[in-house]
Amino acid sequence: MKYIPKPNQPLVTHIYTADPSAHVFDDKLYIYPSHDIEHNEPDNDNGDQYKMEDYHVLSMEDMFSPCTDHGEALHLRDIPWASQQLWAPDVAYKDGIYYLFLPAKDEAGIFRIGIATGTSPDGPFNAETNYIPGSFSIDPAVFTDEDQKTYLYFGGLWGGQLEKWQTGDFLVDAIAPSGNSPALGPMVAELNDDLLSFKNKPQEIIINDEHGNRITAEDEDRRYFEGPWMHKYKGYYYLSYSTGTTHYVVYAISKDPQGPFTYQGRILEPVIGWTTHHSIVQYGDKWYLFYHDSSLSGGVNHKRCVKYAELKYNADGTIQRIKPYED
Ligand code: FUB
Repeated sequence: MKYIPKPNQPLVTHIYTADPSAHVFDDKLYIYPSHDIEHNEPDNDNGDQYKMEDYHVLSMEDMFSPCTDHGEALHLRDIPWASQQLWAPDVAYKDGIYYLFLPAKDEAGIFRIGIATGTSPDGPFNAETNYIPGSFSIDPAVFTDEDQKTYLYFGGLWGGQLEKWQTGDFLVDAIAPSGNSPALGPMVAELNDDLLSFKNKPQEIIINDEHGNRITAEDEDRRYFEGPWMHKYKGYYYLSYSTGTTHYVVYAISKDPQGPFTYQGRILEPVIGWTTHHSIVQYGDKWYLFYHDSSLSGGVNHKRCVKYAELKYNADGTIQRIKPYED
């Protein structure tokens, strides 16, 4: 009998997967994860343990079908500008082309975001010669609005190097704001019509609390750390993200896709493993959270598995909190 993934169970168990970006193409669910590789080296705060070298695309005919691994869709060796660490990807579709957005370190050890394209949602993808000019840091998430404008959200602290770009240049010794200074937000840039370049310089997104004050750096339960995702529900833009050190997935809403956003609450309680990373997708008349944890490896941070859970809204548009080991 074929293994059919259930809510809060690994989608696949034959490889380690993380950072799932889920999309619906041709009525099927496609999941674009990182592909964690096995090694025994220790963890550090720079994320050197996340040494991924390729991407595999996963798909499901529907929520009640086995999950297919379509094999290697792109390898590090075939990305001319990249030297190491293929981290969390995302995909957009336009006019018959699928655009895989991928973060990796360049030859100087600086995270950049590049693109690879293909004509099938499951790959293969061919990498562009260079990364997106003006791109930096990690965790790209692409969102196309109803007016067909497409935005790239990105950024992650620590190993993701976001704090090193506060002046607009990469400063290797730069540190993140602390105390009651405003926390750094994720970045957003509108993409040009070809989806291959930024229309304008990336801007930092402002996240405020319920009183209109900036979320502070010391507010680790609510401040932005990494893993942005954007979706729209009943006219509001929902920016969701990981709080990193406190291991929550939380969300903030706005009437504008570029903010400012107002913090709302938690979506996902901490999972097994240090990182938490998610995406949100509508399939049929239901919404789903795709996320990962390290349960498949018994808690090894760099050996993760992607999972899903149904995501439910309250009548006022707030999201019901998901407790993955209780629900
Ligand atoms: O998988 C590598 C990094 O870990 C991702 O880019 C982060 O979001 C975290 O999940």
